[in-house]
Amino acid sequence: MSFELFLRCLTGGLALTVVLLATPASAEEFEITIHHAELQEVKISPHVGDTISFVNHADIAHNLYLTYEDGQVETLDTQPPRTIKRTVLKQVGHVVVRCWIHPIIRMELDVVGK
Ligand SMILES: [Cu+2]
Repeated sequence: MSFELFLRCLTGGLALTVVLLATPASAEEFEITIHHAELQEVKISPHVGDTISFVNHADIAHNLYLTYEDGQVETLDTQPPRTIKRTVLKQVGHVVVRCWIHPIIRMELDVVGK
């Protein structure tokens, strides 16, 4: 099973693509690609312990960060083009993914328990 999520930026044409990768282990991996694409929203419900990989296919650097429901922020640091940043989801609840450099980039997840 796989699906994609496109989040089109309102001004810049940047977008996030989410691909759920099937993995043999219990934990899943969601690949989120930053590129130019049309908006197509898909609801995903990753679990605590699942991995999200952010793949920068844009030709500019990003600096993504996750804000958990309790306010905890995880910054993934500067991400040059054609690089990947990974994080393991740590808490149940609502998570907002944004970019320090491009505030228009925004993606929301609801993380559920195992
Ligand atoms: Cu950015």
